Amino acid sequence: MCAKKVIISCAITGAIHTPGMSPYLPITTDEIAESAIGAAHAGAAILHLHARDPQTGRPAPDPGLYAAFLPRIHAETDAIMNMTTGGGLTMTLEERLEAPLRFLPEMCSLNMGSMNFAIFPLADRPFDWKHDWEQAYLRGTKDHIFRNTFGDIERIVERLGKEHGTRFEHECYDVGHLYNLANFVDRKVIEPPFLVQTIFGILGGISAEWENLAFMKATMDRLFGDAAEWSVLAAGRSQMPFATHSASRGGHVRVGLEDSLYIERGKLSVSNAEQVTKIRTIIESLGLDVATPAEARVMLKLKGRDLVRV
Ligand code: KMH
Ligand code: ZN
Repeated sequence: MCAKKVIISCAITGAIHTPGMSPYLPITTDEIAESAIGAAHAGAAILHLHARDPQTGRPAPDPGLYAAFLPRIHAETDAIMNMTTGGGLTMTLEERLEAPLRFLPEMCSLNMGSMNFAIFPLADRPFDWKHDWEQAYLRGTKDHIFRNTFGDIERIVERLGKEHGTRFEHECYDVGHLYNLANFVDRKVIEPPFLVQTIFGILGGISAEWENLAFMKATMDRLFGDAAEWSVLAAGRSQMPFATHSASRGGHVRVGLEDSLYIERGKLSVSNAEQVTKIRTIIESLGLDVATPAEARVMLKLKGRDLVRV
């Protein structure tokens, strides 16, 4: 039997890292477009996208910012555009949904539970801070709840999924989030096939330890069997080892500067394409094939790029 092809997702800029942490973090709409296009050309089938204020680099929900890079990515690549609905840590749900509801992408992220999404320890590291907001934003997460109630999740599925055919990257940061997802699946609010992004190493969620990876995978298999497509994202230094493990066990992978700023220990990654190329080389050296966007669309039963409103 042929092994299943591995879908590479690349998360281009996110809302965790700030401009002072790396000069290579894409900030402006041109930088985000170029970095995403580079990642797609290197082998990423799915591009997970956030926007930032071009002047300050602060995560921003404005549809106008997305309008400055989505059409370019759409024109220059065949990649699947996956817009965040998690947004940034200070945004309301309505702000988080504004841009996805305007562009109706093939995929959106969907965070499967409320949590303490804690990135405050980063504020005390000796980065070369560029803007006043950076350390305050990070420190603010000590008292912030990343809100994703059952009602919120249902509203996102209703407004994007049921009404417009968007499918989701179900982000599960802990084992309870898998059970939350199972509740939606049992009620047929969410239907297979669905991409489950198991996430490791965010403070507030499950940590990046091998036992946890095995436990999350075993729980997923029990709850969903073949209905789910399993993918792995680990923050920081576990990014590549965890992605490698996922690929070797029949899973998919997510890399990108949203999740880790490094390409190897102590060395900043210069681009998203560099991380995609690294994991692609590893996947191919394991004797596995990387899925094209067209193959990923079939695996995930996506509505197709022609129905994206760019
Ligand atoms: N940076 C990831 C751990 C989202 O965009 O919805 C969280 C994330 C959330 O990707
Ligand atoms: Zn994200």
